[in-house]
This record gives sequence, structure tokens and C-alpha cells, in this order.
Amino acid sequence: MEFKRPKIALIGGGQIGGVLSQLCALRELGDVVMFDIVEDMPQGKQLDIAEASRVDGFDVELKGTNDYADIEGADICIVTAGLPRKPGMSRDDLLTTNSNIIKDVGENIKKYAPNSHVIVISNPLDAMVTLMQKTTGFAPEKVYGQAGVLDSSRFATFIAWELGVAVKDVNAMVLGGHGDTMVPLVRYANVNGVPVMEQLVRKYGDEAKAKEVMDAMVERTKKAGGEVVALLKKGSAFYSPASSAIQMAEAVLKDEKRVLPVCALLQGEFGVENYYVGVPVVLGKDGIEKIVELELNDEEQGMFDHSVNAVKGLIEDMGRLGFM
Ligand code: TXD
Repeated sequence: MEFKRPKIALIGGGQIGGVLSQLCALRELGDVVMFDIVEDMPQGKQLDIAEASRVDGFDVELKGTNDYADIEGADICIVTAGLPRKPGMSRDDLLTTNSNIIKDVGENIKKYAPNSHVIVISNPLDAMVTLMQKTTGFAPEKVYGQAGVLDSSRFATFIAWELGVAVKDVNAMVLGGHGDTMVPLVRYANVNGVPVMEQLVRKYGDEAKAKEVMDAMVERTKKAGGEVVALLKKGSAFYSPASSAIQMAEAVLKDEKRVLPVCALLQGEFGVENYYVGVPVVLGKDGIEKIVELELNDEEQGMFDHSVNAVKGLIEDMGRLGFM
């Protein structure tokens, strides 16, 4: 029997790609190949990370490349390739540019890593995952997107700060598309089972004030990406998106059956037919092993539908631009 470490291919070696590689190494998740079109850059980043191996005590192989052939046989591909919106660029221009990139990436993944799982991070997330699945033709269970883990972590962080409790005891989930229409599930948010709203009412002794505080946390969660962008001045969040994608990759590589909010293809679940949207799933060695349905009240269902409509709009735009 042949033993081998898992092989993780990072397509895109930019800000998120670099942190992804370092986290893979620190956790010894597997050997890492980082691909980018920029010459020498992925080789430089991987060399830099590898040279910390003695200090951090990890033992995996790290390779940087400009040749897709090097991703051959990858078990998981994590895709961050794409361009950010530049001044003067319309939404359609960005959609066209990034769709072309994702098509190219997808064709190469199909060619060199036909048995891999694909985790997409590139924006606009829901559209890029959809295009990746279409381009590779892989089973939808093996092509999914990262957004909900991060959005949920942001929501949980704000709740922990507000209540003065350990963030690891906070359970909070955000569903829907990755954008302003995302749906933080207030009613289900809890601290080790105790509803967050109940604790806010206790804290403020007033339901209206508790609601106001929760509304502010929900708004901050929806705009959290923009808050980081405004502070950084250049580029967007990269540490937390990388950590979030690694949690997903780890769930798959270690067959953990984690229940995480993931951008997954819905085929009737939540009343949605054939669109990628963020929902809770069971993530294990077979990818999306199950979509976890839950009761939404009318208000939550309304917000979810609104979010799904935003995703539909994006897919229509891609159709109009000739990508679907
Ligand atoms: O939660 C989420 N899903 C997100 C997504 C949170 C934050 C940022 N999110 C998006 O991830 C962001 O809007 C971008 O679309 C991706 C990657 O973000 P990152 O900050 O890593 O962007 P960079 O630093 O610009 O890196 C992108 C790399 C860069 O090195 C390019 O040279 C490379 O992509 N690139 C390509 N690689 C392969 N193939 C092609 N064609 C290509 N074109 C550019």
C-alpha cells in the first residue's frame, strides 16, 4: 500500500493564497502547490514559508509554480484567483474579467486534478462557484464556496464582544448569498444553547434596546468586508477568509462531518431549484454530504428569498455576458 500526504493546490497566490499556504503548513494538512500567473511570486512565497519550517516545526512540501501541470493529482483545489475592482471598472467589467479567469482555472483543474474537490473563494462568490461547477463538470457535492464560515465568524465575534463571553461558546450562522443581502440568523444565535436575544434583553432590561443592539450587530456583519477594506486602504480581508477556507478543507481532509454554512448547490432544498447559495451543510470526505434544512419563519424566509434573488440576478448577468 502506498501512503501519501494529501495534496492541496492553491490557485491564486495573492493575499489570501499566502495565508492559506502558511495555515496548511502550520497544521500539516498536506503538501501545498501554489499556482499563480505572476512569474516567480508563488515560488518566492512558498520558499519564504518553507524556510520557517525549522522554527514552526512543520514537515510538508511547499512548491510555487506558474505551470498548471504541477497541480496534477491534487485532492483539494482552493481558488482565490481573480482581480479586484479597479477605479472606472463597471460591475459587468469585473464580472467578465473574473469569469474569464475562473473559466481558465476550471478548465485546468478539470485537466490536471479531475478527482479533486474545489473550494472557491473568488468574488463575486456565488457566481464564481456556479461557473466553476459548470466549467469543471464535477459533481456539485465537490464544488463549493467559502463565504458563510467567515460571515458567521464575524457575527459570532461581534456577539462575543457585546456579551463579554468567549467567542468559542457563541454559535451564530449566516445564510444566503455573500453580499449585502446575507441573512444572519438572529433567532438561532446562542451562547452554549442560551439565545443571544434573551441575554441582550437581560443585559439591557428592555426589549427595544436589545433589538437595537442586535440590529447594529447584524448590520456590521453585513458590511464587515467593507469595514476592513476601508481601514486597509489597499486590498480586502485576507486572514479571516483564509482561516475560514482552511476550516472547510480540514473538515474534508479529516472527514470531520462538520456542520458549516457553505455556498452549495440547492436542488429543491429551502425551496430553491438549481442555485448556489449559502446554507448549513455536513462537510466530510465526500464534500457536501448533506444539506441541513431548518425552519425559517416568514421574516427569515423573506430575507432568504431576497438574498436568493440577488444571486439569481448575478447569474442572469453572467448569462447576458455569455458565460452561462
Ligand atoms: O469570503 C470570501 N469569499 C472573500 C472573497 C473574502 C475576501 C476576499 N474575497 C475575494 O477573494 C476577493 O474579492 C478576490 O476575488 C479573492 C482573492 O482575494 P486576495 O485578497 O487574495 O486577492 P489578490 O491578492 O489580488 O490575489 C489574487 C491573485 C493574484 O495573485 C493574481 O495574480 C492571481 O490571483 N490571478 C490569477 N491566478 C491564476 N490564474 C489567473 N488567470 C489569475 N489572474 C489573477
